[in-house]
Amino acid sequence: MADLIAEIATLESQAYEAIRQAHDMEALARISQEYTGKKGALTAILKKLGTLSPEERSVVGKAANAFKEKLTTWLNSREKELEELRLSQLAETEFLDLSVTPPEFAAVASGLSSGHIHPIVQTQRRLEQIFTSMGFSIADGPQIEDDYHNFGALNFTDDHPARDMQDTFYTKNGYLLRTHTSSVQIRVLESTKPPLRIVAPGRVFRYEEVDASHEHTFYQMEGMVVDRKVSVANLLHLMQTLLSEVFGRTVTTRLRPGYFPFVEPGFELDMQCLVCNGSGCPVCKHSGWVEVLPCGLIHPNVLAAVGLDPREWQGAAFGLGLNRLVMMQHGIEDIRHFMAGKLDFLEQFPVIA
Ligand code: FA5
Repeated sequence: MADLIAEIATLESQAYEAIRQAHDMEALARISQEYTGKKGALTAILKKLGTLSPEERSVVGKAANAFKEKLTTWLNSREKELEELRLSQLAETEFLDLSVTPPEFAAVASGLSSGHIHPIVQTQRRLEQIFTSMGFSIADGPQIEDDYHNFGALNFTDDHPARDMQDTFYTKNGYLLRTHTSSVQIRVLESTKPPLRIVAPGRVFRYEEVDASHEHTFYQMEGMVVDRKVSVANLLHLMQTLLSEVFGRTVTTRLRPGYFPFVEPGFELDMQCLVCNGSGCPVCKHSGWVEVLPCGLIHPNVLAAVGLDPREWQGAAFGLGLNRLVMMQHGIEDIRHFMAGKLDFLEQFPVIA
């Protein structure tokens, strides 16, 4: 028995040393086999247990099991060490320094100019800043909409002639490309309890004849305030603030009645054309005025459609035409420039971030 205990002690120190010196997983697997495999040294000792008396068997068995446990612990911890070593070596050798331009790309790199933010997005972000500073949140909605959110809930009955005001692209499976961001009004009112204030910038689509001031794909920014008391005066103040913040000065506007089924009363807020300073050009269709900000008080039917009691809640909304606003800001004479992908046009508005 003493021989076997001594043998186990020797095997332990040999195994410990072999594991410490192992440099890869294969070596560790080999060591494991050498001790615990079918013909392993520890297995051989266990086979001899049968020849011992019960007391001896218990002592040697305990020593053998203790060795087996140590062996497993040492093998696992060396395996972990080797894996960490492998990863740190990999990090050294595979490190990619992105600040270094490979020689074959040097010529290209020196000629590259950086991209920048599209002028519409620049103004959109400025407006978002203005509105968030006034306590508004920014809302979003799908560009592919259903009839209910784009028209029905906005008080366009099925046969309402106002549906023809916005020529619509329909999908084959019964949806449509939203014709205005007013659809987001409904989505927000369905999911958020008033009082609330939101702006919803986004892309809209209409089956339009394209000209200097009309695109088939353009941008709007919807604004909506719902509270217990909202008046036309609140609405007009909001829009005057918006315009003077964007233009940095007072701009000449005019307000006239406008019809939209989802507001009552409804207005058209026009800006004096800044491309021709009101003298007449293709952008303002030679009228001297450009429609940029239709607006009004939310129609009671719309509030009722989303489950709000119109006797308790009031609302105001506007639908800013972003492309046209940007045209006024920069004196751009044709709306088609925005989507033409022409760098010489876009590079005139160099804001990087
Ligand atoms: C609407 O789209 C309404 N949803 C706006 C609204 C919202 C009214 C909330 C009341 C309350 P309208 O069809 O007029 O309205 O379009 C709004 C603005 O989008 C216009 O004033 C104009 O600036 C811009 N716009 C309209 N059609 C085009 C087009 N084809 N190309 C470029 N801009 C356009």
